Amino acid sequence: MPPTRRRDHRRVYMGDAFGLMDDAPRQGGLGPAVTGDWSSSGEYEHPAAGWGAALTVGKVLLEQRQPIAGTTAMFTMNHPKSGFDCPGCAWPDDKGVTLDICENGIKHVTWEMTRKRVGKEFFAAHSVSELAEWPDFALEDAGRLVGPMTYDAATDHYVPISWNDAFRLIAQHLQGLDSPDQAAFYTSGRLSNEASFLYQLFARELGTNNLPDCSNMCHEGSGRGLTASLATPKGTADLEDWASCDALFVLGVNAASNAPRMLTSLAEAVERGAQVVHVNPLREVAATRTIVPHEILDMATFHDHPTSTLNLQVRPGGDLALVRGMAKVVFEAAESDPSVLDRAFIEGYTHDDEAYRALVEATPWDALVTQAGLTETEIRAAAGIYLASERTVISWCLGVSQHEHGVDTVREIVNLLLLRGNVGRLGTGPSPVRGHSNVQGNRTCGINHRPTEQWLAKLDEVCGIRSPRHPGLDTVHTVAALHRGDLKVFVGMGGNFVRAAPDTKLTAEGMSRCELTVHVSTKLNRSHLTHGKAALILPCLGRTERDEQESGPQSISTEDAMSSVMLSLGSRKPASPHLLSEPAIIARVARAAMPESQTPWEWYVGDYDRIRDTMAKALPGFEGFNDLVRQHWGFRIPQPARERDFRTPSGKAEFSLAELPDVIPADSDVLVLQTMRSHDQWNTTIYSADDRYRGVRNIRELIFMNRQDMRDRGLAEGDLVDIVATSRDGSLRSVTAFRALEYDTPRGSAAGYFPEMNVLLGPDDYSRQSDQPLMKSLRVRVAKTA
Ligand SMILES: Nc1nc2c(c(=O)[nH]1)N[C@H]1C(S)=C(S)[C@@H](COP(=O)(O)OP(=O)(O)OC[C@H]3O[C@@H](n4cnc5c(=O)[nH]c(N)nc54)[C@H](O)[C@@H]3O)O[C@H]1N2
Ligand SMILES: Nc1nc2c(c(=O)[nH]1)N[C@H]1C(S)=C(S)[C@@H](COP(=O)(O)OP(=O)(O)OC[C@H]3O[C@@H](n4cnc5c(=O)[nH]c(N)nc54)[C@H](O)[C@@H]3O)O[C@H]1N2
Ligand SMILES: [Mo]
Repeated sequence: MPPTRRRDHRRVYMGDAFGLMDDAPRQGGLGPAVTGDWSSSGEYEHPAAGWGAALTVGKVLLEQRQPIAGTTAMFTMNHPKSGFDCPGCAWPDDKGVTLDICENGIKHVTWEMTRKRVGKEFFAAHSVSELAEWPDFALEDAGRLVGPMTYDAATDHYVPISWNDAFRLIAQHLQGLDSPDQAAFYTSGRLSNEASFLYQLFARELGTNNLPDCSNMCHEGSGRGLTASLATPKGTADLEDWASCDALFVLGVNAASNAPRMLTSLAEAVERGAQVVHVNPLREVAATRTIVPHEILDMATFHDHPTSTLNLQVRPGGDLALVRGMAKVVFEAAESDPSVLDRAFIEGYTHDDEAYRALVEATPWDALVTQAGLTETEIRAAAGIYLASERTVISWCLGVSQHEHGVDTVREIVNLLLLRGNVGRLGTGPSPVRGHSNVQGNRTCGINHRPTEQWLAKLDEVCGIRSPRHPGLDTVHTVAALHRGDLKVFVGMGGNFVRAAPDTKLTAEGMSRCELTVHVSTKLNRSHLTHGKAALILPCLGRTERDEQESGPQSISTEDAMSSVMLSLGSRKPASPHLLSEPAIIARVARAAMPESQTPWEWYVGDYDRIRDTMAKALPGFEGFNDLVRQHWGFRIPQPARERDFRTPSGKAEFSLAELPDVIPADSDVLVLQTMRSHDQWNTTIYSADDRYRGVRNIRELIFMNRQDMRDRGLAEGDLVDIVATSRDGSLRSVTAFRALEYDTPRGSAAGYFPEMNVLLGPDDYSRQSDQPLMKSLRVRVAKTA
């Protein structure tokens, strides 16, 4: 049961920023209240995705009261045309299997399909101050939002409002702004392509590029790095390339938890004799063995598959040094055997290879070894695998991108690939693992705070508007602008901005300075409780639900991490008859705010084919969108770089020439802390306080530390510690009474969970290369709690 004691909600979220009462058991963090003692074995002794996964799925289905509906939904998930796209991660669908699902996808879908409801009675019974004391888990667990609500300051309750009045309120605030740049329009990456297109069109017609999105926190650096090197913001490798490569490098991703269907590809790769190299400060369970998630027979017979041939426990931020070391070995080998370099490719398609060779040769081994945190032998082993491979794919996720030099590291990965012609050929290519199910599609469809002139010019021509040309705000700059009071209106199209963004306290304070906050959501979350002077919660349909408009049931489309666009059709009865679809909400806001707009907002919403027809004209590669997307598996967006057509200023793939970064804190007392997800979590949604694959139960307020680092600080297993982070600007932030747990992480590094640790990130702690918050390299001191 959530706590019911009343307390000033401002103190709760601004003081300790946890939304928990001081005397509540704290170890479960933002998850459900924990009942048992915490435990940690430091490892998981079973293969990933086996019966442990099946048991957890069963438990979640029961808790959300969905044992039967949940299992039938599983059978329509990720089916072309007739099914819905899993709203979980962006891993592409496997065309060869009939049941392409995973434990975490099922948990995610079930969470949306819950039978619990949050209606006006709920809000009448609980004031906002009271709700602010609830743990985040309890807020979401209360159920699906069923009707539009507005904040009533006099009673401190959310009260019902009609949709029309809600749109009118938004219109009044937007029309009252001195400049459209006083509003920001956030997107969380599950928004459909169609809704994304309308959303950005609305923002731009209104006059702002303030379109911060969750991609600003995950793969902004990947996009910028790939664009600079190859003139494409996306990976060039497809699932087909994953299936044809003979070496696969997986850097900085916890696949078993965050892209579980990748396990199938890893197991298949090892099975066909490919080398699979995992690079991670932690030995994640995907780097060992797995039960292929959809092979029920394997599950029944406990038949598991190896998913790795080499593990490299790199120092946090040490990936660039590792990759450069590998390039050094390649150049060395080329001295005796020039054929190890793909000269024809290098000469025909790349620029600056000689400068890169000089840079690599000038970088001494001891610097590479120190910065990578690996021995020369280990780096040579990885290079040996690369040299022996005809076709190589290199993939990565947040362990690479959420660092200061994320862009440089992505470009160094491309450098290495270019040397042996591993771009634009079967079985090769860079392959960032995207996060949210449609985060890549959001960007394709215009959710971009700094669009190119070419992109805007086309949009303007097709849609008859005049888009603003000055860049807008991204996530970190939105937080700063909120805090300065420069933003008067914040609209969150999904997501949970206050919990996801860095510096929880600053973000929450900033949010509450707004004149109006609007959240379009499926579930109640912390961001609704750290609201502006006026506030709206607008409930929308979920991905699994039937979206009925004037012309009948509507499909939406999404783009996976490998540029394939497919239709998704929800078929379940909506959680409430009062829900509107995201496109409908956007269109009605737009019409209310811009009554004179020439954009046919209502007409678009009547039939999403009409939105797609406009997108077909405005978006490169979308010509014939409605036909293409109705093909059995949809279509892949054409990508010149995949065909070795590199549209950089030089017309060639660009070698980058980055300096080797120093990733080691000068002060040996300082640890490099990474914040990451547990297995039982979807970003800010925490299902439980367990992290099965890391052997942890009933605890989230922890810090994993190297044994020697614990000894040096006089810490024993489970000791309570205070963690003090030093921000770039010198300011200090801390959390107290977290438990120190021994874990196999390199000396000098530590790990803990997002979002509990977001309070430790300061506003200045973002990469100057990507503007991404430094969520994988906080500088902290750890000491026993007094
Ligand atoms: N079930 C589930 N699935 C999800 C999500 C979820 O919350 N739950 N979130 C989705 C989203 S939005 C995203 S962006 C992705 C995130 O997917 P991941 O990138 O897997 O997310 P994290 O949990 O942050 O894990 C980061 C990984 O990088 C490693 N790492 C940390 N620092 C370094 C480093 O310096 N070098 C290297 N090589 N590795 C490092 C960590 O040990 C960890 O294994 O997952 C998506 N899928
Ligand atoms: N310290 C630290 N911080 C991080 C990260 C990290 O690794 N470390 N990772 C970052 C990353 S990669 C990301 S992507 C962000 C995640 O940031 P967000 O995308 O902002 O957060 P989510 O937790 O995914 O959003 C959950 C909310 O989305 C709403 N929702 C769910 N389904 C729907 C839907 O269909 N429509 C609408 N409109 N709303 C819906 C629900 O109300 C739910 O409460 O967090 C970032 N923050
Ligand atoms: Mo993400």
